[in-house]
Amino acid sequence: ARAQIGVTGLAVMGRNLARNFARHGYTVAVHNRTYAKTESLIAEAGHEGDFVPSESTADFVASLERPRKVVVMVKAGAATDAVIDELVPLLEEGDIVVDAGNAHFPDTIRRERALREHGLHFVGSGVSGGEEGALNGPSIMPGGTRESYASLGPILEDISAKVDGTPCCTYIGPDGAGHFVKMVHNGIEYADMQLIAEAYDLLKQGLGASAAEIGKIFEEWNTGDLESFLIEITADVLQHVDAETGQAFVDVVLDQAEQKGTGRWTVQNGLDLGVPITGIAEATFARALSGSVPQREAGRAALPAETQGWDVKDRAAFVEDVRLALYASKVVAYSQGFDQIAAASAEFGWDIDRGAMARIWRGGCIIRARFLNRITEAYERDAQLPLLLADEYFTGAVGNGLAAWRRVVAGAAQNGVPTPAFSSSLAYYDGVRAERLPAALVQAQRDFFGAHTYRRVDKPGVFHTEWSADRSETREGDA
Ligand code: 2AM
Repeated sequence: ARAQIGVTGLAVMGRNLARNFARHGYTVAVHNRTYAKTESLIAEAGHEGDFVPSESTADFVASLERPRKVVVMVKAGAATDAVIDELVPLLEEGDIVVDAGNAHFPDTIRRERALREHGLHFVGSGVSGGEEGALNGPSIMPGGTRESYASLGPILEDISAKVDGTPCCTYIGPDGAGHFVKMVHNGIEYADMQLIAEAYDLLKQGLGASAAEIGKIFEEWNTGDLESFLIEITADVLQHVDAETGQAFVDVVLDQAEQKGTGRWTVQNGLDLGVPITGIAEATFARALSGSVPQREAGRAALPAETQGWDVKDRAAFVEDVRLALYASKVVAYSQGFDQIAAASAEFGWDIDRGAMARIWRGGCIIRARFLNRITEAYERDAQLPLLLADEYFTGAVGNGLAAWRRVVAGAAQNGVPTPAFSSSLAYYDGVRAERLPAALVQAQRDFFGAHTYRRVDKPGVFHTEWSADRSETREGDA
């Protein structure tokens, strides 16, 4: 037994993680259900480092130093359970199983509990950055016991992306915490992508600009506060020309966005915890709307759009307005996502450090961005910050863009350009800062038809009004 870490499941993600470990000088045990994939890894990348291939799971496990560290990189769901079930009888107390796939966090909580019964450590780890990240440095979000992180953590930190020398990997929290944080990361990614898409549509409709012209604008934006991987690839995609037709590539792509489900999980969890993650929800629903083909056909036929003829006068000022509105909306979406992490952390007892999350997302992952430094700094100023938007930097940044944000959302509404994420982010901003919300009326309505009771602004207690009788008020608990 001489391998320091093992990887089972050698499709492209597993294969690239294994190569990343090997390139960092680790002896890597490799295994795959179908041996041909193991052989092809050795044939093509064997020279990159020290691999120990095994055909059987038993030999694979036997090739690992103790405590064994086995990274499982197979499809989420039944395949993960099947591989774990095969590993468990072969492992010994103190060994560590790492699920590096995109598991849903309740599955991770269940698996962690089951493996703990066997004296094994189960680490549910989010890994972001796609194939490229897996090979050259992903952002890694491991959840599990602190004890397992003591031996596993340094290896994961070694292969993770680095920003200013700091690894994009840190201990997240117990059981499902790592996969939860990865899920919210993906939810934020949905929101960020939708906001960028809306900004593109605003520039297209407001200026009548071509994809390539808008691509140049994004390129410019990528030199400032908005600098991020997603803005960078947007600039690139928008300037890409379709080889077959000679048209802008984006104009020949069918406008129906798909999803693999992490956005949906994030929204479902937001509803479960009662956290208003409206940016992520609007982004998820916007994809759903784009894919609602019969509804869109009926809508186009019966409700012809009004988006023609938006004639922006001051083009440069409009571009700057959209940029400021995008930044403000983005801050809201991230603020909501970090609220969700805080709520889950409290609910599940995870004690997640939100500043550290922003820090490990600065590199390797899809939402990597300059702006994440600002979030880390905000949580350094106050680790228990109840609202990211209330941090001094963000109050200034959003405040500076507020008038622009309103102009953009108003212009979009007036000209019939759908901007669900921009608009709902602004509504959230105005809601969370309102002195008084019409929720008072909702409470009164609930008491009227369902005797659901209400509290008063002027005295403590829970009250009910006898709406259908003499309209006298009783205090709950008073006989
Ligand atoms: P395969 O090459 O034998 O298909 C991604 O699908 C990876 O997960 C592949 O390496 C695949 O192995 C592996 N995989 C999928 N389902 C599996 C299962 N039930 N048991 C073991 N490995 C599985």
